[in-house]
Amino acid sequence: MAAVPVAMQEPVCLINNEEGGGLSVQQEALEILQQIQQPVVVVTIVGPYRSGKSYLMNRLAGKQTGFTLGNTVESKTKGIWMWCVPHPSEEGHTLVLLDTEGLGDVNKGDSKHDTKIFALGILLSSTLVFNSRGTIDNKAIEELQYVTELTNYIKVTSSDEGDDTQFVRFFPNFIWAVRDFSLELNIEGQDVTEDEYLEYALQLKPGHSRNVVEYNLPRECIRNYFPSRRCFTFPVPTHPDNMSRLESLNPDGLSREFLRVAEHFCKFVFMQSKVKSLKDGYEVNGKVLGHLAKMYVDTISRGGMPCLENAVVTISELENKAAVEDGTRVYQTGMEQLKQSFPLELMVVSAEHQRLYTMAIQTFMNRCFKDDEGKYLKSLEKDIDQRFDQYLNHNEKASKKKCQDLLTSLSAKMTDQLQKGFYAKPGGYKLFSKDMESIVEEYNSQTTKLVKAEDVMAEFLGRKFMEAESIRQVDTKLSKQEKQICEERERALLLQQKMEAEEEEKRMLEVKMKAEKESFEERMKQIAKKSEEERKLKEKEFEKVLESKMREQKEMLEKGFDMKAENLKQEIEEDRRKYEENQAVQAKQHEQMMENFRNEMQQQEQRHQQAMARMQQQHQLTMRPFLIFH
Ligand SMILES: Nc1nc2c(ncn2[C@@H]2O[C@H](COP(=O)(O)OP(=O)(O)OP(=O)(O)O)[C@@H](O)[C@H]2O)c(=O)[nH]1
Ligand SMILES: [Mg+2]
Repeated sequence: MAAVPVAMQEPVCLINNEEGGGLSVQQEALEILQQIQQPVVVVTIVGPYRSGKSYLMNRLAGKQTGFTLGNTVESKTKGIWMWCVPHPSEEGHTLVLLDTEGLGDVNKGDSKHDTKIFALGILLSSTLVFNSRGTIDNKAIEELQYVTELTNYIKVTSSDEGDDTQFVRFFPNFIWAVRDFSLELNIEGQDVTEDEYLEYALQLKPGHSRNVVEYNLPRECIRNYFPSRRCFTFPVPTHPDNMSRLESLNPDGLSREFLRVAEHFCKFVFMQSKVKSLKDGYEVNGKVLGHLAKMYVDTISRGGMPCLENAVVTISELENKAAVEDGTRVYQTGMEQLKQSFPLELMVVSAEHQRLYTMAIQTFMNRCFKDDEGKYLKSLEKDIDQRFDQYLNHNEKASKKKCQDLLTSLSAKMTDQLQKGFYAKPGGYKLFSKDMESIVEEYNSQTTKLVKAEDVMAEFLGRKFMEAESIRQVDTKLSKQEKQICEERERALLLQQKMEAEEEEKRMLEVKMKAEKESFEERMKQIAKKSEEERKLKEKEFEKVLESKMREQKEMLEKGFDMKAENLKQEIEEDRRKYEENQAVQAKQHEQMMENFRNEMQQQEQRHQQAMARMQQQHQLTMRPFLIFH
């Protein structure tokens, strides 16, 4: 299906706050996501209420208005709102902007609700923007306390509640947007970059007192979960008097420095944000994002914890089913077109089948993921095989009909003459034989390469054999001996024709066997390619995690946090062990799948050989009278 970009004029609510504190995914938004076949880059903004989040998201959308801003002290955005726009710099991609409800509104009085919104923001995005006002001081970091509670809201595998060591594999890139920043970027007399400023704010304190542990905890979470972090400091956008009508200000009314930072920020987000991906690097499109949103929100609403690996399994099942349908569609559309021209030469049907088969498998492979045992691939192949048989059948029928119609028309005159007793006279047999010869000759010239042509002719000759017999009997011009010779010749001809029909049957089976062999080779090639791609993605993901943990470990060592460094070292070793174990399991699974496919192919070949042997036997039986006769 063509990946058409979806252009939304304005944002819609994706996740709504229900009365009673629940959350629900909105159907309208899901329907929009359903239509997005393109890979999605998802940017979510989270942060304290009334901090200018919606305004910044509108800038990312390249629009003056869109997400609604609040101009009173009350928090404005509720739940999570979504705006899908064509990606400004990545062709064929859709940018999904998610604007979330402000955190920390005292009137709401439900910090659990805030954590849920925060967790959903993380779960759904590939880039997370944390937006706050002023400076990155301890208060600002405390406003990010939600990170410390994520282990109560997200788990990686179904068994590891509370384990956050693998979050880094799934979490988005992190950007801290500091609004109304008015300080000099200077630490201890040294000019620093915005990123250095953020790193400075995230430094840990030595010691084990309760205060220190509390101070360090959110910082450690941010450091560990978000190894890719950036910071942007925005000055006040305009004069305080204009602030309430910020939306309607044109660039002249905005501070030049604000415009410069905003532009730099947008460019960075567009250039650096990745496509939203799931475990092992599987890229998500709009449709899958919709499934994810629904799944996560339903789980959170039920009071459960979304499990990232389970989500991958569920999504892979949905996607693999859809991939089978896509593949089948490609095959069927092509074959239906070909069917319009039936009857066709067998080689033509087979070649087109082969071409469409390859396309269907490719289509499937592009979409499927984690079809580790080849279950869905097999079901696609079975489906295509059945369809191929049906199309061959249709072609045979059409061909047979064409041959029969042709014979009926070529022999119409003869039928008429037979009815009128034209051949029932002395010398009639000679006339009949001559007419038969010209019918056969004309038929053969018009049916070369048509499937079942020989079969239809064999049936025809069989019927005419009886008629020839009676014509011979009454033909007084023929001697007894001549009659016998004629009969023998006809019998031989009929046998010859039957043999040709059998040969034709054999040729058809051979073509099918060849098609199956080619399909088998194509399938093995594609599985090997896909498996190598998946292995590389996993390797890349692992290396990224490893690199970030090693970087953190080195820094901990340098700063004298020996215990933390040691813990990280052990984590890294455990990760490596698990990765290698997993790779070994995958390799074994892959080999097993290939072996199964090879066995199936062998069994199929054996079945064909048996069919061939049966045909051979039949052939000998047909030939026996012919041989005795000679
Ligand atoms: N001082 C200041 N005000 C801003 C900035 N950006 C937007 N505003 C104004 O702040 C008010 C709130 O902006 P929003 O974008 O609605 O803030 P929000 O974070 O989405 O608010 P909630 O949805 O309530 O959480 C509006 O009046 C904006 O015009 C900024 O950078 N600095
Ligand atoms: Mg808002």
